[in-house]
Formats: sequence, C-alpha cells, structure tokens
Amino acid sequence: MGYVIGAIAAAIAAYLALWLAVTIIVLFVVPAFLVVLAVCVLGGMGFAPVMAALTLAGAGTWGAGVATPDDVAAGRVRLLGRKKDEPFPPDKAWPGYLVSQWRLDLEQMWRNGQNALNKLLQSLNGFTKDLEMPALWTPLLIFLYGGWFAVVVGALLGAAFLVAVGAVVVVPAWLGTLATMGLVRLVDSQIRRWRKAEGSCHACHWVTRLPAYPCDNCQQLHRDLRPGWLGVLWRTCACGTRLPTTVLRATKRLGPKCPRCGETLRRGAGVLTDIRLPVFGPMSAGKTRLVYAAFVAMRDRLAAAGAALAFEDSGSRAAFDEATQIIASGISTQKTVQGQLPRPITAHVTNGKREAMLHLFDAAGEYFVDREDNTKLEFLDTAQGLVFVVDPFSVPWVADQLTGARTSRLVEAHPAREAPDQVYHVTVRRLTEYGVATAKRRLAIAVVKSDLLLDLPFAAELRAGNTREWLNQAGLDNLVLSAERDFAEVRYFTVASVAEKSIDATSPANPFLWLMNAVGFATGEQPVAPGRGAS
Ligand SMILES: Nc1nc2c(ncn2[C@@H]2O[C@H](COP(=O)(O)OP(=O)(O)OP(=O)(O)O)[C@@H](O)[C@H]2O)c(=O)[nH]1
Ligand SMILES: [Mg+2]
Ligand SMILES: [Zn+2]
Ligand SMILES: [Zn+2]
Repeated sequence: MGYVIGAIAAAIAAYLALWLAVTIIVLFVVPAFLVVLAVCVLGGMGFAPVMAALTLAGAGTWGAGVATPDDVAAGRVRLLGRKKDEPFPPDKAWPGYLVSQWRLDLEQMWRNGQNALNKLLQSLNGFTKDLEMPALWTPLLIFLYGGWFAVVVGALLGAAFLVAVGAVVVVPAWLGTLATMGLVRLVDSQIRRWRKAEGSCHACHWVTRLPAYPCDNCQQLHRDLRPGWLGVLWRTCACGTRLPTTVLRATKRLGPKCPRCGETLRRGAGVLTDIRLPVFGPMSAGKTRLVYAAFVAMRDRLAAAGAALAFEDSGSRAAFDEATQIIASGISTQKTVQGQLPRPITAHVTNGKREAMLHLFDAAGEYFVDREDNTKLEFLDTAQGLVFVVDPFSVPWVADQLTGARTSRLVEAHPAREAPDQVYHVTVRRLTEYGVATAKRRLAIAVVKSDLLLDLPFAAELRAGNTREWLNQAGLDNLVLSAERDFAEVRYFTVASVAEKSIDATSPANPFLWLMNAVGFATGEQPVAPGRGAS
C-alpha cells in the first residue's frame, strides 16, 4: 500500500515539477528569448547603416577601391552603350559616381558586413568551446547562437532597407543623367548634322564627324568628348582638369586633332560645314592654275557679295599669296611635285551667320594617269563633288585644226598629252573599286585654257556657252555619255584660269561655286548662268 502511495506522490511531484518547468519556460524563458531575439534583430538593423557609413567614409580598411581613369581605359569599368569592337579604348577620365563607384561601394559594404558578422561568430565559438557542457547549458547555447542568427537577419533587413532607399535616390538620378546625356548629345550632333560639319585632316585626308581633343593641361588625347558616362556636361581628365563635353564646346577651347594620325586639324574642323573638292586631270591639264585662279576670283566675288574668304593656316596662306601673284602677273604655274600627296588649300568661308571650310585638293597629274598611283588618293572618296579638268589642247580634234599660224597657240597652252576620256576612266574606276557611290556625287567638267581658244572659229559652241555640245563636237561624246551615266549631276563649264577683269561666264570660280551651292552651302554668289560659259 505504502508503495502505491509513494508512487502516486512521486507522480504528483513529477507532474508538479514538469508543470513548474513548463510554466517557467512559457512565462519567463520563451519571452526572454523572444526579447533577446528582437533586440538582436534591431541591433542587426542598426548595424547595416553603421557599416554603410564606415564604408563610405573610407575609414581604415573599410573603404572600397576607387575606380580610376586607368580602370576606364583598361575596360575594367563598364560604360553603358559602348560597343565592344570600337577601334580605340575608352578615354582616360574619371568615371562619375553613378558609372561604377556605387557598385564598388555596395560590394564593399556587403564584404564589410560579412566580415564583421563572421568575426562575431568566431568569438562566439571561442567562448563556447571553453565551456564545460552539462545539459543545462544547452538553452544558453540556443540563446547565444539564436541571438547571432537574429543579428544576421536584422542586418539583412537593414541592408534591404538601405538598398531600397538608395534605389529611390539613385534610380531617378540615373534616369535624369541618362535623359540629360541623350538630350545634350542629340543637340550637339544635330546642330553639326544640319551644318554638315566634319573635320578633315590635311595630312592623312581622314574625314571624321568626331575629332579628338587633347587635354589643355596634360595633352592626353580624348577621342570621344561627347556627353556620356564619363561626364554629361563636363568630364575630368586623368590629370584632374575639367574638360567641356560636346564637340561644339570642346572646339572653342581645345584644338581638334585627327583621330587617325594625331595631326592638329584646322580651326573649325568638326563644327563647321566641311566642303572637299578635288580637281583631277592629267599632267599640264591646268589643275593648279584653275585652283589658284578660282581662289583669287572667289575671294573677290564673295567679298562683292558681302561674304568673305580667309586663309588661316600658314600653308594655305602661302599658297594663296603665291596664287595671287601668279594670276595677277600672268606667269606660268609650276608643275605640281610628283609622288607627294597634296595638302589641300583651305579657305574659311563666311556668309552672314554661316561658315564653311572649303578644301581644294590638287594632286600632280601623274596620280590620275597611273592606275596604281590613283589608289593612293583617298581624298577622292570622301569628296562631295569633283572637278574634272579638260585641256582642250589635248584633244586631237583641236590639235588637228591648229596648223600654220595657229601652232603658236599649242606652244602657249602647254597642252596635256593624255586624252581626257582615258584619264576620266582611271579615276572613276578607282572610285567604283573603293565602293564610292558616284551616282550620289556631282561632277563639274571644266574646259580650261579658253582664253587661248575662244577667238578661234572651231570654238563657236564654247563662245555660245554650249560646253557640252562642243565636247560632243570635239569627239569627246564618250566622255559626256560616261560622265552623265556615272554621276548624279554633271555640269559643264568653259573656263579661263586668268585674272578676271569682270565677272564673266568663263570665271574659274564657277565650277566651285556651283558645287558649294549644291552641297548646301549658299555662298550668296551663284555661278554665272549659261549664256556663255556654263551650260
Ligand atoms: N592661258 C592659260 N594657260 C593655262 C590655263 N590653265 C593652265 N594654263 C597653263 O598650262 C600649264 C599647265 O598648267 P598647270 O595648272 O600647272 O597644270 P597641272 O594640271 O597642275 O599639271 P601638273 O601639276 O603636272 O599635274 C601652265 O603653264 C599654265 O600656266 C588657262 O586657263 N589659260
Ligand atoms: Mg599642278
Ligand atoms: Zn589632362
Ligand atoms: Zn590625319
């Protein structure tokens, strides 16, 4: 009986102990654990901004690495919108915060957080390792590791909150930057497009819509100064100098350079209308004299029309001085040096608010006779129009009629030897082989030396201004046919490359003025209408 009572009492005592234990756990331990967890979560949430602040402040080893101009140039900084196959690496300039630094900082914050929480876990491990571990300690362990886990959860929550706040600030800033960038870039390129602005290199004949600009402090070349991820309105060169973006603004302060050969381009390259007009024809056809006489005539005629023609680089100025002297005195031009690619003579043309750079290219005749040499003339491909110089004295039909007393004219004319139609084909074949759409270009055919021809009976058509008919009559009908088939538009001019006494239909300026107007640059001066020279 006693056993039974003892057993019942023990059962009751066990039950009471269990009840007490459960009560203590439910009433005290669990709430305490929950409070500790809550405190740890809150602590973790507070830990995230502290970590972010330490990283941004860059204190000690907390700071992130800085994205430098070298990283940009080496391609380690991703510039949105940049194509993979661009011929040159990105410019060495400081990337803006929104380009890459934000990412580096974010990554560093993440790493710093991980490190700190790892350290906390390690010290926890160090502490618990040395403890004797009776069963009673187990709740303590649950407390400690549970607390650590709560800190991690809190830190993640805090980080998520920070990222959300950051996104609210950064995304609009990012979109705003993108919109401004696009707008400024569009305005810059559209104005230049309207102007038909390009920069052409007088040394290597490369033509670009985007000149390179050297930093005016360290001379480092910036190949793409358009608004972009390296700066919307301004960018900072690797040396720390602030440089203006947009081609229109950069040109005012920094001298444009050829992106291909590095030569300093002429003033206005890239921002002014660029008109490139080569003359072609065989040796002694009259190309140099035509270019010289045309510049002299154009200067006078544009001045009379209220426009202006100026020569700004020393090479062009010297060439123009020589031209003025030769045309005024009437002496013969020198043969153009063979085997040397020509530098164009460049004039800065102003008509009211409009400005253009006019480049006339005059290569030695040998280049146009020899198929091999012709391949070197890259400037033919980028020209908006061409002037084919026809020496009438090289046409057999003319030579046949210059007999007796008239043979002196042949001596005076220093005639070209090659037949015009053959020379024409050499150049046009080159253009076609290099993929130039001649069907979109204009061709001026200039029959020069007319001062020595117009008084002769067989030049009646030329006198009447029917240059095209005269060419047909002189047996050059194949040339006329081919030219009109090959080019978008062909105009015929009869020219005397001599000093102009008055503006007349044989003015050497006519072919060039026609082409300039056709390209879209109104000079205010129209080539003299047909009636005599042009037809
Ligand atoms: N009277 C007169 N002579 C001209 C005219 N055009 C050219 N000449 C003369 O013809 C000769 C050859 O002219 P250039 O202009 O030097 O010939 P080019 O085509 O430049 O020849 P290369 O330099 O050898 O390719 C020179 O003696 C010129 O003075 C012209 O319209 N009238
Ligand atoms: Mg010449
Ligand atoms: Zn610099
Ligand atoms: Zn160049």
